[in-house]
Amino acid sequence: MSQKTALITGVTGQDGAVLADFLIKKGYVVHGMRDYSAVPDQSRIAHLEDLKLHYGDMTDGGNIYRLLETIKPDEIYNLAAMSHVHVSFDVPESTANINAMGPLRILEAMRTMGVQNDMRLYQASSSEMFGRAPAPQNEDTKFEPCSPYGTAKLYAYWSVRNYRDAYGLYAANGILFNHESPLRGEEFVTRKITCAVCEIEAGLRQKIKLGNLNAMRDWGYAQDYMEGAWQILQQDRPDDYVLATGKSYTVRDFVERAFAVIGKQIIWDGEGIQEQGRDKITGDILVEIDPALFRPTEVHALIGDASKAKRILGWQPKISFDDLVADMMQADRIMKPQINVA
Ligand code: F7E
Repeated sequence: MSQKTALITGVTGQDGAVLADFLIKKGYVVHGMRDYSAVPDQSRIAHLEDLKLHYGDMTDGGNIYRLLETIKPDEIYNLAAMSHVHVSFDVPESTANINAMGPLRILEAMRTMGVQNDMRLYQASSSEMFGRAPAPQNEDTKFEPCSPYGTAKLYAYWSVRNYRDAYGLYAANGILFNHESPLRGEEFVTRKITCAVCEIEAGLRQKIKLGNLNAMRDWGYAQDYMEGAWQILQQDRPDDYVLATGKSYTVRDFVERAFAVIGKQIIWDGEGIQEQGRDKITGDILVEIDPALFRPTEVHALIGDASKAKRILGWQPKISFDDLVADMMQADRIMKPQINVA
């Protein structure tokens, strides 16, 4: 079989870097789209010498068309997004432009080029689309998004389905629940916690400030999920799949597990925004609540049911929650003291 070509949008992010690495190892020619930034961050992909980089912008339809026309990828993975849910409340219009209109621009380019099965699109849909729908959530659950991020992702989800039905495009949604790794951005809660705990251990800071400790998330491991994204595009027919672990933990659980790795047990006292997490032995305050970190509307509980992916793709996550915390902590225990010394 001839060598396949893939285009990954959002290649500089956690998922882009993980997927690029995975596809290169599978023998793909991998192209990555990065956006222009005055202060570029290519740290996650610096080691991928065979990755072919292109400037691109999800708000520029001509740019997207030209990239598809020149690269002619067999598979497109649309991972580019304004991915921070809280920030999307501050920049709802640009979130919609990137997360909703961006995928539409890809679909329009595919439609204009008249591609069918020979150019396949994976759209990074999100469990945020479920919003406040009762858990567990699967492909048949009614969507109730409650953030500009979630509503924009839902527009893209339906566009994928509509273009699939209307024009016969090969376009598929992966509805991925939260997935983390040591490459996760520090603005997301898991990495924020592991970085802070390692800095506390190294004596570089005293405490961490967090928002809603009671939010429940179904946290998996990014490598497992990007393998699932690839599997979704290998099916004969395009379809939509939930990828999740089926287990949910609170932010509070994550905090306790991360501190346990450095030998600290957290005792909680106080309520609401007065709540504090203290070191059981020394009584030092290690966790405080910052009301500014609460979202105007919050997704309270996400628990995914990935039985369709298991049945049809044979996909199931390999890394448990405890292993995820341990892996992220292990990486940051090495990285954090070094970065702060440099
Ligand atoms: O928040 C709570 C926060 O920002 C998780 C993105 O990849 O997954 C991610 O979205 C929970 C929320 O991820 C802090 O309120 C408490 O309940 O890590 P997060 P997210 O919003 O679930 C989905 C699937 C995506 O598609 C998104 O692109 O943690 N939380 N305190 C906090 N969250 C943050 N960021 N910072 C805090 O200090």
